[in-house]
Amino acid sequence: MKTVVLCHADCDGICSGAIAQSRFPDAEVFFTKPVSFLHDLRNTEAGRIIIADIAITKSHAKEIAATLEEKGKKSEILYFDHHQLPKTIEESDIKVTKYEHKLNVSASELVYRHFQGEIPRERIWIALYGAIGDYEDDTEFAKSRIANWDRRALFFEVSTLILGIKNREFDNYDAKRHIVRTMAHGENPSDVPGLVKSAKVAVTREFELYDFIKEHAKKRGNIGYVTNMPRFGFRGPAALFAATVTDRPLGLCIYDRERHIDVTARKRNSDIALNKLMEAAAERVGGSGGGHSEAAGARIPTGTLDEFLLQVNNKLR
Ligand SMILES: [Mn+2]
Repeated sequence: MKTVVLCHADCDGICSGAIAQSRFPDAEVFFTKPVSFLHDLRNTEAGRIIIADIAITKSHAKEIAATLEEKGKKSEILYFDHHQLPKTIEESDIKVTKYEHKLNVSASELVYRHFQGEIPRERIWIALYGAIGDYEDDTEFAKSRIANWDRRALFFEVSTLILGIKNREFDNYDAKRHIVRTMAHGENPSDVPGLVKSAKVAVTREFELYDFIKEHAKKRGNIGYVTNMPRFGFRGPAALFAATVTDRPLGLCIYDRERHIDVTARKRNSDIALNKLMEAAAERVGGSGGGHSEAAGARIPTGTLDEFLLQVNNKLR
């Protein structure tokens, strides 16, 4: 039976895909993202479709559910996700063979737990890389499994993966498919030729970024933020550093794009549910927001930044 994997192209998505390919070595892996998921799903024909780490967007929720139900009549569909469902849809609306949906657990952990009896025990490493990559490594499952291994080696590998894919050489789907295949075969990110070196280049840039943010970050109420950095990458660390250098609980990295403003949020204070905060504040200014409680973002209309920052500050109080 032909198997196709549709997964996100970040660390957690890559690891989810690798675990699935470990179970089904002939599976084809394709990367997608929430905005293109509906289109990619419609174009996927396979006896078995595995979807991992792809959020269902509010605007496409009904159509995605209908497409899944239709495809599910002739295909086995396994869907693993850990993103908040939009309010317009419920878990029971997702009619597939298996819909494994849990918040605060990485998609990699969900995929691993589903297949763990059918793949080598050591594939747990991949699940842990995905969990650490998405800041979801404090689940009981992940914590107990990390204790079985040398966590420093795990962190070396996950850092190689997360940082390595930030450079152009590996920030493309073919290179990421190669990483997936390498891990699915039981090798590690550091076994991918050039990936460690790429990670070193990225980590150097990250420290340079810190210096830049130290100089340019501004504060507004409880928010530390930086706007229009010279590079579009590293938005997560940039947002976090903006909070750190201004000593605020919340950090934002803000970019003016052609038709909207792109906001990435990170926090130092763990009480804030960032996805809810971003969604609520963005919707007040006619935008949209979401993500995870630890890492979230928003897209707001051009010209609404001041009002958006005010809304975020109001909700932080
Ligand atoms: Mn994820």
